[in-house]
Amino acid sequence: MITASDVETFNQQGYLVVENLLDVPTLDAIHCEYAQLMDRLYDGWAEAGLVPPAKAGMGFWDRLDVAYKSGFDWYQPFDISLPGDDISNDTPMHFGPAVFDMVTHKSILDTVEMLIGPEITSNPIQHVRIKPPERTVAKDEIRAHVVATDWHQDQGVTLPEADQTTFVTVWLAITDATVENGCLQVATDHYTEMLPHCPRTQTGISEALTPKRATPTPVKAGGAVIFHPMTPHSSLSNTSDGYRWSFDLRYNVTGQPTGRSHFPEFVARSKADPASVLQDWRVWRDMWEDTRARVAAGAHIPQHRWDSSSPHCA
Ligand SMILES: O=C(O)CCC(=O)C(=O)O
Ligand SMILES: [Fe+2]
Repeated sequence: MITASDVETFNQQGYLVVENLLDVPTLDAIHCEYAQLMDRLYDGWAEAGLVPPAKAGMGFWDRLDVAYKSGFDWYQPFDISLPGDDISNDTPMHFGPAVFDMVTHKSILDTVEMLIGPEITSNPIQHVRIKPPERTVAKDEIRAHVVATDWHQDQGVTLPEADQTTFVTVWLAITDATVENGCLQVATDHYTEMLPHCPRTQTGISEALTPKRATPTPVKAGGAVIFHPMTPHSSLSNTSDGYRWSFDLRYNVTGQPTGRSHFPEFVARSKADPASVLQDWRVWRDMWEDTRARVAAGAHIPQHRWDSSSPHCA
């Protein structure tokens, strides 16, 4: 639980590092749920001849390694969201009890309540990122869930409908996040305005305007970096020998636009209407499955507002 002085720090500097937000059983349950998911995926790929058959004692990280080297990407089947485009009825995604327990964890919601109040909606802009050591990735790899993330503000990845929405990002470390393995860094100077972003390989702040001074925010497994929608941040490269695993979650004041309204939100906490709080992870999963079917059948919906032909992007 954070204190009133932490809230002041958050408002002044635009971010806060909070250690020990998640307990060990919650982290263990996440590891276990993803290990089971990886085993199922791996067995399916092996049966299809896409990866070599699993060897005895082959663990989670080994399977990730072999799958990536075989040209196979575990990212979308692991993600707690749908992708930005090419959504079809069989686009994989992951919604399970351990992830739901994490997203609705009391200590996260207590902390978020201190920052945005007691009417809390789980915002659908949320991702898992399990980043391999960069020396093992393909030279032309550019995807933000595999290599370092470019400078951006999270307000910049919402649609403009959310420009008046009060929300925070909670970036959770599942493995220790260090300077070596690619923790986040935030702009040292405080920003309150949106900077122009450009769609490049990733969507990032226009190159001329990227912050010049950055503060790295290492945090131990179970801890979090919480930041304001206008706080510019990026991630460092993973120069270590191990994977760096995080989830990024967002929470907004209930009733305000999420910035990605074609994806489902749910009430995670409410003082005014406790009965509105979602309790069952299966309902959450079903909402995403219904969304997938609806979006797959419709026209493409853009996820952000930026245009590469803008003068900022020259
Ligand atoms: O983990 C990363 O590399 C980037 C995460 C991010 O941009 C976010 O949490 O908003
Ligand atoms: Fe971000």
